[in-house]
Amino acid sequence: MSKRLRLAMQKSGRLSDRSRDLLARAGIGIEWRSGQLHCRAHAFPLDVMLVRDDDIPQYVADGICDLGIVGSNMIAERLDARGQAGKVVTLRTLEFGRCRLSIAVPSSAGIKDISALAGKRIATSYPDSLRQYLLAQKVSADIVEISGSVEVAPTMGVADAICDLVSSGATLSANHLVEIAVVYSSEAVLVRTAKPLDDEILSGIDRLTARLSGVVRAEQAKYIMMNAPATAVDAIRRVIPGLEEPTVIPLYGDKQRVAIHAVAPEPIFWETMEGLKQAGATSILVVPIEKIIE
Ligand code: PRT
Ligand code: ZN
Repeated sequence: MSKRLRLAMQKSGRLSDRSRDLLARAGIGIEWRSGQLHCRAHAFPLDVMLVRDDDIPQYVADGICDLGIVGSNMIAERLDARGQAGKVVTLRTLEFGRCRLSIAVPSSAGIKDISALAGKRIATSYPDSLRQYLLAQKVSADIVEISGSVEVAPTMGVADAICDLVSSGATLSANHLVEIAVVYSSEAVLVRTAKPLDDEILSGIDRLTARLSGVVRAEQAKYIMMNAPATAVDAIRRVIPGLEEPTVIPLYGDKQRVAIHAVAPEPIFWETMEGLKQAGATSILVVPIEKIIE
């Protein structure tokens, strides 16, 4: 392949380490040099552009980059809420950077519902997402656009409420704010431009997407092994979510019991382990999977 894919990623911030790690785990080696905005992958036809996350949606929409790794909140704000939905295509979610865009009010305000925000001021860095949400909810409020530290706006008297990203909720509680509505949930996604691309680039995108999918799925999935009474196989299948076709192997010298091996598509929690034990399983082993390719 002589043509190279162009992928936009966040230069530095909350998504940058995980984005780089994802490429490394997909076997795409890149030498990251500090200060360099353009990096070449070895052994894969890929060039990475390191930019601010705010700029990624437009670069991909305009076809300056074929692909982007960015929070879906940015796609929603920069494209969808500005009437440009459809300019990029989401190829897959990447299972990191999870957060939600929420409306929060000072806990002392006693406001429980967004209808009480009619005529009030809401500070946000996501004016277009908020405008669209308020319109759908038929609430008429003033939007105060702020580029950072939105959570201090009510204390400073700049606004009566805020609309900001929340992950753990610690920033809201530290600022005595309570969430009253979720505008949308977000996570990092792999997107491609909706502009027409030539076949060579398209097949490169398919290869890259398959590799990234393999890494993401392997991260989620676990390989599980256990011994159990042969009569308990069906009960065990019901305990593990998504477990469809386990391998069932006879145990040497024991006609009553079998070994069960399977890939569980979701993480195995302690409750699931206890459920397996109750269903008759013993010697339960859960091991990580490095790569999956279908
Ligand atoms: O310089 P550049 O423009 O590239 O970066 P940035 O400073 O604008 O963005 P950055 O690195 O802060 O966030 C990049 C992306 O990470 C966001 O667009 C989201 O997709 C995702 N993300 C996930 C988050 C959070 N979680 C998050 N908690 N982005 C921001 N926050 C902030 C939030 O704004 C608030 O200030 O964290 C605080 C709340 O966190 P909790 O844990 O206290 O609730
Ligand atoms: Zn940003």
